[in-house]
Amino acid sequence: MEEKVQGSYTAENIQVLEGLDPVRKRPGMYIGSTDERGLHHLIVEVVDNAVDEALAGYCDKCEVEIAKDGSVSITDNGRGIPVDMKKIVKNGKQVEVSAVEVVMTHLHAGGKFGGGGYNVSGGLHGVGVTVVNALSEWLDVEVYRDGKIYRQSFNRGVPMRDLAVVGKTDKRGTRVSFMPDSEIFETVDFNYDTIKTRLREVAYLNKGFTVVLKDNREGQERNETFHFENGILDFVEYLNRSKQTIFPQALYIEKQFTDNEIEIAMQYNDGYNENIFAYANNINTEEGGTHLEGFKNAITKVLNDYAHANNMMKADEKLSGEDVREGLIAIISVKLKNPQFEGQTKTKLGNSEMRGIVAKALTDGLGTYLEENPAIAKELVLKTITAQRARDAARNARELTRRKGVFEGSALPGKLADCSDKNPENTEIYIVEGDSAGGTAKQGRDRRFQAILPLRGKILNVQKARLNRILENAEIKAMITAFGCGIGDEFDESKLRYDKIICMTDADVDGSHIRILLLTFFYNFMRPLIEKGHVYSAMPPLYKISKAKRVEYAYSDVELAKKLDEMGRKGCDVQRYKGLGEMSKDQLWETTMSPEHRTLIQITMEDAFEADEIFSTLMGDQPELRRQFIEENAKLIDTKDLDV
Ligand code: 0RA
Repeated sequence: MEEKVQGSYTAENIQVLEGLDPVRKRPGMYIGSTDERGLHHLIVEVVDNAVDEALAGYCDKCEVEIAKDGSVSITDNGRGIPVDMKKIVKNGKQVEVSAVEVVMTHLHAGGKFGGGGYNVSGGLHGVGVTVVNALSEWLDVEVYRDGKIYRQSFNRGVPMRDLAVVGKTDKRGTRVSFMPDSEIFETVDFNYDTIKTRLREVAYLNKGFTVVLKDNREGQERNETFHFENGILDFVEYLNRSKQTIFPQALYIEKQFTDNEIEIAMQYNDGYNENIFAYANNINTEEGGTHLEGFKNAITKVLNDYAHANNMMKADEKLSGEDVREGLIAIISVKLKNPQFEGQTKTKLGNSEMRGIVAKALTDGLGTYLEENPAIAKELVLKTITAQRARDAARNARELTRRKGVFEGSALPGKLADCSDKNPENTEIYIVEGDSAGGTAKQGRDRRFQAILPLRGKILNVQKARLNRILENAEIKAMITAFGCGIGDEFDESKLRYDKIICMTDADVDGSHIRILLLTFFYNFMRPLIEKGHVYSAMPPLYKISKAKRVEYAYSDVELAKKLDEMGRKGCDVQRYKGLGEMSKDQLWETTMSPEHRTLIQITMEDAFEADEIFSTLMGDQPELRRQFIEENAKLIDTKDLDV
């Protein structure tokens, strides 16, 4: 890549604001949480610094390595953290310390010195690598700069000694290695797939940037490289890989302005779902915002204008936003200087100028495309007109069902064992597989706040059935009435009767299968439930280990081995649970339902999208892909769903 002259940065630019104590006292404020999500956020914070270097034009590669001992190293070929000396006040005395030390030990010193470029680091939670240092049992930083290797080590944020030159190098960049602090985090076990998903996303969002992921842990050795020459265009094609698409190639629009950069990639498929992912400075703006609004407004207008101009629709007819987005997969990625993040989870872009800029970029780009490709344009408009008719029909069907009173609040399903507390903020509902497990759950639960809804066997695969049949299905009807919040256009979160919807299925193949059927249903009919984080999966144990009076549970084979070692294998009795129905009510409570002991996994949009995708691929008409998918997902699929 092109070498640029070093910027005019010196340590003076760094603004020293405060120490690290607050971070260790209230980690949640800085990284969101101290669970698995927070843990993985540590890696993101460091990688974001490398991405900043890339956006500034100084870096094209970043390598993430999980070491044998479970620590993580992140190496980039950016400018390297500055090493010059800086006067600061430490313990009341004025002293000189290196800029590296200041960056590592002072919040908001991460080099956001104004002037030029966009920053992604410190984006979501606003803090960066300092926080990683504060929350690590140990952290080592190496800087490769001016022909030298510099090194400094920290324990729980405290420097062990000053920055020192430890060798020569012709490399450039930074290497940060750290061991997350087990005093802070609920778990310090990094998950390869979680990291991989995020790093792949980073590579898609920054075309040409290379990200390497290596796992060196014993028995888990793996190694992958992500690099996408076409960035989000490749991303859209990846998301559509299993679908029948409408454009021969995804449409890519790029616009550079002085202070902003807009990229859009979009592609229609013959499905019914809309999937638009919007990013601002590489942050997934799950709550949307002005960039997404600009995109949606513009696409509706462009297609309506085209349909009218070409006499495909009467002057008084109009396509709705939903109609024009049916089957659309799009990525919007904007980069801007001073992003304002709003909303409950600070993932809604607030900068109002973005609305117009994105709309303009799309209107020009898509407008030109339609003019140049009249055959595709006609096909697309016909598709949206069909979508509009289908939506009308579906609305009528729903209206009919509602008039018949199927979903009236008064008629709660007979199988539901409701809880006594009627305040939805306090309550949760367990969706349980089968009457037997349902019975145990009903006995074991805390009836004040836990409701139980047993489902008989497998629920209907909603990807395969027409709306009428879906609404007639007893299991689905029971869920709709129990939740109380309606479906589709009429979904109303304020009517939701429970705060948590917990899928409690067996820890086996059938259980996984039922869970993805449930997710597919929620994703298609009650998507805000997932977006707002109401859906969870409960994790029942796989094994019970008893030795004399001691009883332990293991949730995986790895954990079983660990527990057996811990307890001494001799004299241990191991029972494998075949299903929840085999547990006593007390065991079920202790392991899976009691808020004190259970592990709940919050279902994300990505989880649900994946579940949905499994079925849509199976339903599609690309035999080769289908074969591949069945192989990859053999554990999750019941051939009964295929109807082939
Ligand atoms: C402060 C200032 C500059 C870069 C960085 C920090 C920096 C931090 C990290 C953390 C991981 N990799 C990193 N790379 C760079 C700007 C440097 C300059 O202006 O010369």
